[in-house]
Amino acid sequence: MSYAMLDPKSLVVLVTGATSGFGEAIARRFAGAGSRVVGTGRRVERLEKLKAELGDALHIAEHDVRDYDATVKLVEGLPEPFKGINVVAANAGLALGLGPAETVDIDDWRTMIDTNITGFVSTVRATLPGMVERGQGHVFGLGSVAGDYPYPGGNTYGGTKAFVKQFCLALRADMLGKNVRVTNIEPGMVETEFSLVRFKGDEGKASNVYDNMRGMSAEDVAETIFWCATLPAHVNINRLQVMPTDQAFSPFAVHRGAS
Ligand code: NDP
Ligand code: 8X3
Repeated sequence: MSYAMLDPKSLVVLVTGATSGFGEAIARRFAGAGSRVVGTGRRVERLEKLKAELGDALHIAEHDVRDYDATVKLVEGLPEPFKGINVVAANAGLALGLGPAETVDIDDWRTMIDTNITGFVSTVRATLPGMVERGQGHVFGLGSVAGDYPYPGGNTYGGTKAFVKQFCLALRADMLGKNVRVTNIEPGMVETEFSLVRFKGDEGKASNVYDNMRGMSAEDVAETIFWCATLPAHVNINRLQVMPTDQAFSPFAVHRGAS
């Protein structure tokens, strides 16, 4: 058994949602270490900018994770140096709104479910056969502390992340003996465009989330994933919860309106 860390140059990484935040940082981290990276997302001009920065290490594709057929086509049609994906960072996702369940826009719930659940499992399903066949792979789910701990307004977003967690654990069971690792990364507050998207472009509300505290950066998350992916092949991190030092837990809320 080899106890050596994996050589990042041997890794071919698919990262969904590479146009912003974690995905962009993951692409940079792996490409900078010599991996080949396939970066996808809907905002093609951002992908092109990243391509101009990372050059031959990066292959880009405009892609919506909600479209399973397009995902299969993308994986099957990769050019030679990017075939043989052995790390999948199924990262694309979003939160929309933070309102009480009885007032939210049902389309926001649908979009989160379509992206964070359907898009996530589609990415995994399209990439697993190749990894199983080659006998090497690593799937990363981007869960969240919101999938572990409920908070007001977290409703559907937290539900989608709880799904990601449980799916990853069950996938571990399916991958036993196939040399495909599965890790659910569960971050707390990270300063990306996440809150800007959640609050639909309201910059004031988004920046308030991180006001006067030190959140994590996308690079912190990318480093965590890079570490998990380069650990010796016989080591599997199942779940990794990571928070800013400035974030912790609070007591249960109690409604004291009883007569
Ligand atoms: P960002 O908003 O900065 O990035 C989200 C990425 O997801 C973008 O690249 C976006 O690309 C992509 N995306 C969204 N919808 C789709 C879609 N339908 N098809 C393809 N790509 C899509 O957020 P983060 O980087 O912070 O979030 C990344 C992941 O991490 C998400 O799953 C999020 O839930 C999770 N997370 C974030 C935390 C945080 O505090 N920031 C904490 C815990 C988890 P484009 O719009 O160009 O398609
Ligand atoms: C994002 C972290 O706490 O805003 O998943 O839900 S949180």
